[in-house]
Amino acid sequence: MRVVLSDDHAAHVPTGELYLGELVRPFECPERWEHVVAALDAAGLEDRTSPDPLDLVGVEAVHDAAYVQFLRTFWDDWTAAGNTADAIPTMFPVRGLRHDRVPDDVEGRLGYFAIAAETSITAGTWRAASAAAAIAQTGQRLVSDGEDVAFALCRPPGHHASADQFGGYCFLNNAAIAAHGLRVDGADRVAVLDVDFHHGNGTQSIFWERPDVFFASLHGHPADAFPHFLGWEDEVGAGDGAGATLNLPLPRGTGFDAWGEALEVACGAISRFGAEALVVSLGVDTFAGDPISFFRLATDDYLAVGRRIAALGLPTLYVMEGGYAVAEIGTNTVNVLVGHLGG
Ligand code: Q9C
Ligand code: ZN
Repeated sequence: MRVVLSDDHAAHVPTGELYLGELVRPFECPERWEHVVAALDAAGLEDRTSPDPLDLVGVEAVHDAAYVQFLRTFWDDWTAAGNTADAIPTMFPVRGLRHDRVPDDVEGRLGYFAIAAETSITAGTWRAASAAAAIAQTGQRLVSDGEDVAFALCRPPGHHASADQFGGYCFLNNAAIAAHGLRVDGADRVAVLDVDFHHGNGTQSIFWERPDVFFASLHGHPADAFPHFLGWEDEVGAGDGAGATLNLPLPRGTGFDAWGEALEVACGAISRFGAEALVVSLGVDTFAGDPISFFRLATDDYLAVGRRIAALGLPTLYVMEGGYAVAEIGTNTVNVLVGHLGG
């Protein structure tokens, strides 16, 4: 299996994460990437590829140009204003406030383009986030050019990033960029299967009105879990995209029996949709030992996940999302890939 990855992920190292009233060591940390690489090594998945340069046109097909510009230039503006600490948004255009005006002030702009305050922008955020998007694009082109399956080892993750907002540790929506790239490079219908513990609000919103990209997500019920304000089962898409979104929210304590049934429902819908290619938003924060999530999947279950996804028989790009049980993220992630390959 081709694996696309880059050391540039290590440029994004936030100092702290605002969590339950404290600034804690960020759950989304560089060691996650290192454990995945070690598990790839251990499994003999050693066919490594560096990303091609970022294709900005492909990025701006799913993100607003003004948002991309914000991500690219924000750190310089932030430091030019005299700030030295990581940038944490604290004020958002929520109910009753306007979102048709982008503030000039650096702190106002930070909040305008954010959904949540747990995610910091740092000196190296653009370098890492743009490398992650390039990794997804490179993996996508491998699949479009005929690979059966590839793995884009993206960090930071992407599925909470919408067309114009960051948060949930995400800046550019790597999976959405790849899905759109698969369309451009020849697949008439593409599916995104989001198996991260959290709802992929960004991906859903990007494809909400599109009939050509099906979005299916299994996740902690938004009544109980981040991102809290999207991911109910009555969200099915709109306009031309009505029926091309499928949400399968699941309760606290969900184990592999119930989770696997939901996966079966999602896979059936993807087959009926007639997808010609697949992007998997692969988060392993469904693991029983995950520190911020509440499903109960076991390490061996991930082999079965990969086998079921492979049975769709689609050219498939796996894109790394979440997973915060750092010691186990490697084995859990690689088990999906090994299962896909028939292991
Ligand atoms: N009490 C991804 O997995 N905070 N993002 C959760 C839980 C944010 C997760 C707080 C979690 C974001 C890509
Ligand atoms: Zn997650």
